[in-house]
Amino acid sequence: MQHSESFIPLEHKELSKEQSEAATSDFYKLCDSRRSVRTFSEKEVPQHIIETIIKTAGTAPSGAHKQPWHFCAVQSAEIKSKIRKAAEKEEYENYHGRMSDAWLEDLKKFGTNHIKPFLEIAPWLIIVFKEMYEQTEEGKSTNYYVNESVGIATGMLLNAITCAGLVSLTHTPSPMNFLADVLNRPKNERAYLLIPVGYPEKNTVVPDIKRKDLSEIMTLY
Ligand code: IYR
Repeated sequence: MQHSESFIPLEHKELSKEQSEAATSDFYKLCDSRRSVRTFSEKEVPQHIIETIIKTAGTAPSGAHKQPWHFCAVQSAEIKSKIRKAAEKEEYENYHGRMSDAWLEDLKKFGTNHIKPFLEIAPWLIIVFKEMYEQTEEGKSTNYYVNESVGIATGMLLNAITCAGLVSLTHTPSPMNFLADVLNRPKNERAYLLIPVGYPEKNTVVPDIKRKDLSEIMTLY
């Protein structure tokens, strides 16, 4: 293979079958413990933990290694309150006319509505932005597979949050343009997801839902 960039040896530690079995099973159990939580406690989360979580997301693969993501970590009560107000305004419209009857029916079991106190109560809001293109000194440069890359990074972010013993919600206020305005983001960025992060409120309950079995999500050839 011809390489124009310089290459370095891969660092790879091979595990025994037993180690591999144990590690993958532990990781599955950790990921399986993740639940979307809508009731947060006000308990603080140190900034350094949030930084490590975001660094983890930043290890995701991306099209042509463009790393087309940006993560805003919001702790400011003032900004959280602005975000809540704007999100609730959009969500009110969603729940009162913009969402179809079938959609509202599908959401019934989650008990959601347009009121989003978690946007102020959670100690951190991480807002994931995708970079539609790269803005360089010389002008615009193309990013590739932006949705795929940012989706993978966000999945890694969620698992890192779980790994830290914290809970999260993948929140999608829609439309999300207000986030770029409130956070004063550059033109090449579009909001992708809003993720409150913190500890669950005492006595938090979650919907009694089941994950699909392996046989439903995997076909062996
Ligand atoms: N964005 C709204 C509605 C909503 C939509 C889906 I699809 C969900 O899985 C949950 C909620 C809200 O956050 O309430």
